[in-house]
Amino acid sequence: MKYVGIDSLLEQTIDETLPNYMKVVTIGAHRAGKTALILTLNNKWTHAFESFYTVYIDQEYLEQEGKQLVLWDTAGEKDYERLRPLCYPITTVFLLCFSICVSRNVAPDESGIAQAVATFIPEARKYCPDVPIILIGTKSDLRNSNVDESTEHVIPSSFGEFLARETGCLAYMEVSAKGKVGIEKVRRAIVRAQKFAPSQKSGKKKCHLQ
Ligand SMILES: Nc1nc2c(ncn2[C@@H]2O[C@H](COP(=O)(O)OP(=O)(O)OP(=O)(O)O)[C@@H](O)[C@H]2O)c(=O)[nH]1
Ligand SMILES: [Mg+2]
Repeated sequence: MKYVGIDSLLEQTIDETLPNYMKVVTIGAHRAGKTALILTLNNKWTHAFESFYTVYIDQEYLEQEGKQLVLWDTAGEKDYERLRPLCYPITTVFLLCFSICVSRNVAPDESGIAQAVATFIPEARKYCPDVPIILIGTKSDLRNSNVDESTEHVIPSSFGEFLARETGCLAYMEVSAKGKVGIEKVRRAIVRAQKFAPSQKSGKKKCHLQ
């Protein structure tokens, strides 16, 4: 899968000849902000923001520019490693989330961004080799807040961009579910990613379970 970049992706026209239905699956580490993003994409942000905890696979429905998006929210915890791929078949696009803010108490290989590289990209590629992945740096509001540099560090946008390019993700973008920043851009990117997804026309491989 090749990197296209967010600007070129957003310039794509929507292909009306492709199916009206799209399956969108969030993946990423525990507490990456997947549920918050899905709920915000669907204008369902609530003040119970702190208490989200996905213990199962959940779905939300969204209509965007003539396409019916079914948003599948998965749990990032390690305990769900074997359950998660069960929802991968016929995925149109993955939203791979990681928090741009990393606690210095977290072991380097346990951070969301490290897990994106070590766990989630290989997992998506294993089951769905040709399905596009949009890499999403979440909690972008924390970049402008006064994070305590001694306990946390913030990943620069340029690194997210670099990572997307190097790992063959379709594009990199940043959002804040809390601040509702970048949300419409994610909706627009999703529908435009359909062109890069496996279809009968493209002959690319769809997802398979082994
Ligand atoms: N500051 C800030 N916090 C956020 C944002 N999005 C999510 N959070 C917080 O991050 C924590 C985890 O968010 P969730 O959406 O539950 O994360 P998740 O990826 O669904 O986690 P699992 O379901 O456990 O895999 C929660 O305490 C949220 O309040 C954001 O845009 N900004
Ligand atoms: Mg969740």
